[in-house]
Amino acid sequence: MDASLALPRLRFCDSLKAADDPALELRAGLSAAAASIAPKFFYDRLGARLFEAICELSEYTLPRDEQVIFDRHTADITQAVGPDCTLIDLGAGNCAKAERLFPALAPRQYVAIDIAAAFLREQLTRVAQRHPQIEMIGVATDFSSGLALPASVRAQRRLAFYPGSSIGNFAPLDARAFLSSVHAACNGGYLLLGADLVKDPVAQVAAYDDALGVTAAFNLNVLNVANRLAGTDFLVSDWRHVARFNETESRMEMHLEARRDLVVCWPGGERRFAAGELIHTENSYKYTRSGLTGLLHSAGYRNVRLFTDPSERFVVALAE
Ligand code: AVI
Repeated sequence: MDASLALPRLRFCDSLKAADDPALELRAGLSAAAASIAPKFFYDRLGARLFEAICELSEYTLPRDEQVIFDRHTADITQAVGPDCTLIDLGAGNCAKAERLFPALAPRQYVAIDIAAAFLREQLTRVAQRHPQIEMIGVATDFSSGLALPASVRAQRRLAFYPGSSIGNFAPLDARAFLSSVHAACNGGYLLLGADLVKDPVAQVAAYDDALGVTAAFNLNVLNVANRLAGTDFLVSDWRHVARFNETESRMEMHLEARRDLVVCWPGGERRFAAGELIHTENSYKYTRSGLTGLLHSAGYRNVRLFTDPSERFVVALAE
Protein backbone atom coordinates (compact mmCIF):
# COMPACT_ATOMS: atom_id res chain seq x y z
CA MET A 1 0.00 0.00 0.00
CA ASP A 2 1.17 3.55 -0.70
CA ALA A 3 2.43 4.70 2.76
CA SER A 4 1.21 8.28 2.09
CA LEU A 5 -2.43 7.05 2.13
CA ALA A 6 -2.17 6.33 5.87
CA LEU A 7 -1.21 9.95 6.61
CA PRO A 8 -4.34 12.13 6.73
CA ARG A 9 -2.38 15.40 7.09
CA LEU A 10 -0.31 14.77 3.94
CA ARG A 11 -1.49 15.76 0.47
CA PHE A 12 0.12 15.82 -2.95
CA CYS A 13 -0.60 18.07 -5.84
CA ASP A 14 0.94 17.53 -9.28
CA SER A 15 1.13 20.81 -11.19
CA LEU A 16 3.63 19.66 -13.84
CA LYS A 17 2.09 21.04 -16.99
CA ALA A 18 1.57 18.76 -19.98
CA ALA A 19 2.55 21.80 -22.06
CA ASP A 20 6.10 21.60 -20.66
CA ASP A 21 7.24 19.07 -23.26
CA PRO A 22 10.73 18.00 -22.15
CA ALA A 23 11.49 16.36 -25.52
CA LEU A 24 10.85 19.62 -27.40
CA GLU A 25 12.87 21.64 -24.89
CA LEU A 26 15.82 19.23 -24.95
CA ARG A 27 15.89 18.96 -28.75
CA ALA A 28 15.72 22.75 -29.11
CA GLY A 29 18.64 23.17 -26.71
CA LEU A 30 20.71 20.62 -28.61
CA SER A 31 19.92 22.26 -31.95
CA ALA A 32 20.99 25.78 -30.86
CA ALA A 33 24.28 27.18 -32.21
CA ALA A 34 25.72 26.87 -28.69
CA ALA A 35 24.20 23.57 -27.54
CA SER A 36 22.77 23.42 -24.04
CA ILE A 37 20.75 21.22 -21.69
CA ALA A 38 18.91 22.99 -18.83
CA PRO A 39 20.12 22.01 -15.33
CA LYS A 40 16.61 20.95 -14.25
CA PHE A 41 17.20 17.79 -16.32
CA PHE A 42 19.93 16.63 -13.91
CA TYR A 43 17.38 15.52 -11.38
CA ASP A 44 16.00 12.14 -12.37
CA ARG A 45 16.09 9.56 -9.56
CA LEU A 46 19.80 8.81 -10.07
CA GLY A 47 20.63 12.51 -10.51
CA ALA A 48 18.88 13.35 -7.25
CA ARG A 49 20.92 10.62 -5.50
CA LEU A 50 24.15 11.85 -7.11
CA PHE A 51 23.39 15.37 -5.93
CA GLU A 52 22.94 14.00 -2.39
CA ALA A 53 26.40 12.40 -2.76
CA ILE A 54 27.88 15.70 -4.01
CA CYS A 55 26.65 17.31 -0.80
CA GLU A 56 28.82 14.84 1.15
CA LEU A 57 32.02 15.63 -0.78
CA SER A 58 34.85 17.36 1.05
CA GLU A 59 35.35 19.71 -1.94
CA TYR A 60 31.68 20.80 -2.02
CA THR A 61 31.48 22.71 1.24
CA LEU A 62 28.26 24.65 0.52
CA PRO A 63 25.81 22.47 2.50
CA ARG A 64 28.04 22.31 5.56
CA ASP A 65 28.84 26.03 5.49
CA GLU A 66 25.13 26.74 5.21
CA GLN A 67 24.30 24.36 8.05
CA VAL A 68 26.79 26.16 10.33
CA ILE A 69 24.88 29.37 9.61
CA PHE A 70 21.50 27.79 10.35
CA ASP A 71 22.86 26.26 13.57
CA ARG A 72 24.15 29.64 14.70
CA HIS A 73 21.22 31.78 13.62
CA THR A 74 18.09 29.63 13.90
CA ALA A 75 17.07 31.66 16.96
CA ASP A 76 17.37 34.97 15.02
CA ILE A 77 15.35 33.49 12.17
CA THR A 78 12.67 32.03 14.44
CA GLN A 79 12.34 35.25 16.37
CA ALA A 80 11.86 37.30 13.21
CA VAL A 81 9.42 34.92 11.53
CA GLY A 82 7.37 34.06 14.62
CA PRO A 83 5.37 30.91 15.41
CA ASP A 84 2.94 28.95 13.22
CA CYS A 85 4.50 29.79 9.89
CA THR A 86 3.80 28.13 6.57
CA LEU A 87 7.19 26.89 5.48
CA ILE A 88 7.45 26.76 1.68
CA ASP A 89 10.46 24.71 0.65
CA LEU A 90 11.48 25.55 -2.92
CA GLY A 91 13.33 22.63 -4.51
CA ALA A 92 12.83 20.49 -1.42
CA GLY A 93 14.82 17.45 -2.64
CA ASN A 94 15.04 15.06 0.33
CA CYS A 95 13.45 17.74 2.61
CA ALA A 96 16.33 17.31 5.10
CA LYS A 97 17.29 21.00 5.37
CA ALA A 98 13.75 22.09 6.15
CA GLU A 99 13.23 19.21 8.56
CA ARG A 100 16.25 20.37 10.59
CA LEU A 101 14.46 23.71 11.08
CA PHE A 102 11.21 22.10 12.34
CA PRO A 103 12.14 21.91 16.06
CA ALA A 104 12.86 25.65 16.26
CA LEU A 105 10.41 27.00 13.69
CA ALA A 106 7.52 24.67 14.56
CA PRO A 107 5.70 25.40 11.29
CA ARG A 108 1.96 24.89 11.14
CA GLN A 109 2.15 23.83 7.51
CA TYR A 110 5.06 22.51 5.45
CA VAL A 111 4.86 22.83 1.66
CA ALA A 112 7.56 20.89 -0.18
CA ILE A 113 7.94 21.82 -3.85
CA ASP A 114 10.11 19.97 -6.33
CA ILE A 115 10.25 19.03 -10.00
CA ALA A 116 11.18 15.40 -9.18
CA ALA A 117 7.64 14.16 -8.41
CA ALA A 118 8.38 10.52 -7.49
CA PHE A 119 11.39 11.37 -5.31
CA LEU A 120 9.39 14.11 -3.56
CA ARG A 121 6.49 11.77 -2.80
CA GLU A 122 8.84 9.17 -1.34
CA GLN A 123 10.83 11.63 0.79
CA LEU A 124 7.90 13.72 2.03
CA THR A 125 6.00 10.59 3.07
CA ARG A 126 8.92 9.69 5.36
CA VAL A 127 9.06 13.23 6.77
CA ALA A 128 5.28 13.20 7.38
CA GLN A 129 5.60 9.91 9.31
CA ARG A 130 8.14 11.54 11.63
CA HIS A 131 6.10 14.77 12.12
CA PRO A 132 2.41 13.82 12.12
CA GLN A 133 1.50 17.09 13.88
CA ILE A 134 2.50 19.22 10.87
CA GLU A 135 0.15 19.52 7.91
CA MET A 136 2.14 18.78 4.74
CA ILE A 137 1.60 19.42 1.06
CA GLY A 138 3.87 18.07 -1.66
CA VAL A 139 3.75 20.05 -4.89
CA ALA A 140 5.36 18.64 -8.03
CA THR A 141 6.02 21.60 -10.28
CA ASP A 142 8.68 23.37 -12.32
CA PHE A 143 8.86 26.78 -10.63
CA SER A 144 11.91 27.96 -12.57
CA SER A 145 9.81 30.39 -14.61
CA GLY A 146 7.79 31.70 -11.63
CA LEU A 147 6.13 30.43 -8.48
CA ALA A 148 2.39 29.76 -8.26
CA LEU A 149 1.04 28.05 -5.14
CA PRO A 150 -2.05 25.82 -4.87
CA ALA A 151 -5.04 27.25 -2.99
CA SER A 152 -4.54 24.73 -0.15
CA VAL A 153 -1.40 26.60 0.96
CA ARG A 154 -2.23 28.87 3.92
CA ALA A 155 -1.97 32.54 3.05
CA GLN A 156 -0.75 33.64 6.49
CA ARG A 157 2.83 33.82 7.71
CA ARG A 158 4.48 32.40 4.64
CA LEU A 159 8.20 31.74 4.84
CA ALA A 160 9.77 30.88 1.49
CA PHE A 161 12.86 28.74 1.99
CA TYR A 162 15.35 28.57 -0.88
CA PRO A 163 18.60 27.17 0.50
CA GLY A 164 21.67 25.59 -1.08
CA SER A 165 22.60 28.38 -3.51
CA SER A 166 20.04 27.22 -6.07
CA ILE A 167 19.48 30.91 -6.81
CA GLY A 168 22.99 30.73 -8.33
CA ASN A 169 21.62 28.51 -11.08
CA PHE A 170 19.64 31.48 -12.46
CA ALA A 171 21.20 34.22 -14.62
CA PRO A 172 20.97 37.53 -12.69
CA LEU A 173 17.92 38.91 -14.53
CA ASP A 174 16.11 35.58 -14.22
CA ALA A 175 17.06 35.43 -10.53
CA ARG A 176 15.41 38.83 -10.04
CA ALA A 177 12.26 37.76 -11.90
CA PHE A 178 12.08 34.51 -9.94
CA LEU A 179 12.58 36.23 -6.57
CA SER A 180 9.91 38.78 -7.52
CA SER A 181 7.47 35.94 -8.19
CA VAL A 182 8.31 34.43 -4.77
CA HIS A 183 7.79 37.89 -3.25
CA ALA A 184 4.35 38.12 -4.87
CA ALA A 185 3.44 34.57 -3.74
CA CYS A 186 4.50 35.23 -0.12
CA ASN A 187 3.52 38.86 0.22
CA GLY A 188 3.78 40.05 3.81
CA GLY A 189 5.95 37.06 4.71
CA TYR A 190 9.65 36.24 4.67
CA LEU A 191 12.29 34.75 2.42
CA LEU A 192 15.19 32.66 3.74
CA LEU A 193 17.72 32.35 0.93
CA GLY A 194 21.14 30.68 0.73
CA ALA A 195 23.83 31.83 -1.72
CA ASP A 196 27.42 30.84 -2.33
CA LEU A 197 30.00 33.61 -1.96
CA VAL A 198 32.86 34.35 -4.35
CA LYS A 199 35.97 32.53 -3.12
CA ASP A 200 39.40 31.27 -4.14
CA PRO A 201 39.08 30.05 -7.78
CA VAL A 202 41.04 26.80 -7.16
CA ALA A 203 38.67 25.74 -4.35
CA GLN A 204 35.76 26.94 -6.46
CA VAL A 205 36.68 24.67 -9.40
CA ALA A 206 37.45 21.68 -7.14
CA ALA A 207 33.91 21.93 -5.73
CA TYR A 208 32.58 21.20 -9.25
CA ASP A 209 35.34 18.78 -10.35
CA ASP A 210 35.89 16.53 -7.33
CA ALA A 211 38.57 13.87 -7.13
CA LEU A 212 36.06 11.00 -6.90
CA GLY A 213 34.30 12.05 -10.09
CA VAL A 214 30.85 12.29 -8.47
CA THR A 215 30.12 15.66 -10.07
CA ALA A 216 31.33 14.28 -13.40
CA ALA A 217 28.83 11.40 -13.04
CA PHE A 218 26.08 13.91 -12.09
CA ASN A 219 26.85 15.99 -15.19
CA LEU A 220 27.18 13.01 -17.57
CA ASN A 221 23.95 11.42 -16.28
CA VAL A 222 22.02 14.25 -17.94
CA LEU A 223 22.79 12.51 -21.25
CA ASN A 224 20.93 9.40 -20.03
CA VAL A 225 18.02 11.66 -19.08
CA ALA A 226 18.05 13.20 -22.58
CA ASN A 227 18.10 9.72 -24.16
CA ARG A 228 15.03 8.77 -22.15
CA LEU A 229 13.06 11.99 -22.52
CA ALA A 230 14.05 13.18 -26.00
CA GLY A 231 14.95 9.91 -27.74
CA THR A 232 18.56 11.00 -28.34
CA ASP A 233 21.28 8.36 -28.77
CA PHE A 234 24.06 9.88 -26.64
CA LEU A 235 26.85 7.49 -25.68
CA VAL A 236 28.02 8.70 -22.28
CA SER A 237 31.56 7.43 -22.93
CA ASP A 238 31.89 9.89 -25.85
CA TRP A 239 31.70 12.86 -23.43
CA ARG A 240 33.90 14.44 -20.81
CA HIS A 241 32.88 16.54 -17.78
CA VAL A 242 34.26 20.11 -17.82
CA ALA A 243 34.01 22.58 -14.91
CA ARG A 244 35.48 26.07 -15.12
CA PHE A 245 35.23 29.41 -13.37
CA ASN A 246 34.09 32.34 -15.52
CA GLU A 247 35.56 35.28 -13.66
CA THR A 248 33.88 37.96 -15.79
CA GLU A 249 30.43 36.57 -15.00
CA SER A 250 31.36 35.43 -11.47
CA ARG A 251 30.04 31.95 -12.09
CA MET A 252 31.06 28.31 -12.19
CA GLU A 253 30.13 26.67 -15.45
CA MET A 254 29.63 23.00 -16.21
CA HIS A 255 29.84 21.65 -19.76
CA LEU A 256 30.07 18.30 -21.50
CA GLU A 257 32.83 18.11 -24.11
CA ALA A 258 32.74 15.75 -27.10
CA ARG A 259 35.76 13.40 -26.99
CA ARG A 260 35.62 12.85 -30.80
CA ASP A 261 33.73 14.01 -33.89
CA LEU A 262 30.25 12.50 -33.57
CA VAL A 263 26.58 12.81 -34.50
CA VAL A 264 23.72 12.68 -31.99
CA CYS A 265 20.38 11.61 -33.51
CA TRP A 266 16.79 11.80 -32.29
CA PRO A 267 13.43 11.18 -33.99
CA GLY A 268 13.24 13.85 -36.70
CA GLY A 269 16.64 15.48 -36.10
CA GLU A 270 20.35 15.24 -35.47
CA ARG A 271 23.31 17.36 -34.38
CA ARG A 272 26.96 17.06 -35.37
CA PHE A 273 29.58 17.76 -32.73
CA ALA A 274 33.26 18.25 -33.52
CA ALA A 275 35.80 16.86 -31.04
CA GLY A 276 36.15 19.43 -28.24
CA GLU A 277 32.72 20.99 -28.86
CA LEU A 278 30.71 21.72 -25.72
CA ILE A 279 27.18 21.29 -24.42
CA HIS A 280 26.55 23.83 -21.66
CA THR A 281 24.70 22.25 -18.75
CA GLU A 282 24.84 24.62 -15.75
CA ASN A 283 25.85 28.02 -14.41
CA SER A 284 26.32 28.54 -10.67
CA TYR A 285 26.63 32.25 -9.96
CA LYS A 286 28.73 33.26 -6.96
CA TYR A 287 27.63 36.35 -5.08
CA THR A 288 29.19 39.06 -2.96
CA ARG A 289 27.24 40.20 0.09
CA SER A 290 26.43 43.54 -1.49
CA GLY A 291 25.50 41.87 -4.79
CA LEU A 292 22.99 39.63 -3.01
CA THR A 293 21.49 42.52 -1.04
CA GLY A 294 21.13 44.52 -4.27
CA LEU A 295 19.43 41.57 -5.98
CA LEU A 296 16.92 41.22 -3.12
CA HIS A 297 16.14 44.93 -3.06
CA SER A 298 15.62 44.96 -6.81
CA ALA A 299 13.16 42.05 -6.43
CA GLY A 300 11.07 44.02 -3.90
CA TYR A 301 12.40 42.75 -0.54
CA ARG A 302 13.27 44.94 2.40
CA ASN A 303 14.94 44.61 5.79
CA VAL A 304 17.54 42.24 4.38
CA ARG A 305 19.68 40.59 7.06
CA LEU A 306 22.76 38.59 6.07
CA PHE A 307 24.35 35.77 8.08
CA THR A 308 27.67 34.21 7.03
CA ASP A 309 29.79 31.25 8.20
CA PRO A 310 33.09 32.02 9.98
CA SER A 311 35.12 31.41 6.78
CA GLU A 312 32.78 33.72 4.81
CA ARG A 313 32.22 31.13 2.10
CA PHE A 314 28.42 31.15 2.20
CA VAL A 315 25.66 33.59 3.05
CA VAL A 316 22.06 33.17 4.22
CA ALA A 317 19.74 36.14 3.72
CA LEU A 318 16.54 36.69 5.68
CA ALA A 319 14.37 39.28 3.99
CA GLU A 320 10.86 40.65 4.42
C1 AVI B 1 21.65 22.75 -6.95
N1 AVI B 1 22.75 23.68 -7.20
C2 AVI B 1 22.74 24.77 -6.23
C3 AVI B 1 24.08 23.03 -7.26
C4 AVI B 1 25.15 24.11 -7.57
O1 AVI B 1 26.11 24.18 -6.83
O2 AVI B 1 24.97 24.85 -8.53
C5 AVI B 1 24.11 21.96 -8.33
C6 AVI B 1 25.48 21.39 -8.53
N2 AVI B 1 26.10 21.32 -9.66
C7 AVI B 1 27.28 20.76 -9.48
N3 AVI B 1 27.45 20.51 -8.22
C8 AVI B 1 26.32 20.88 -7.58
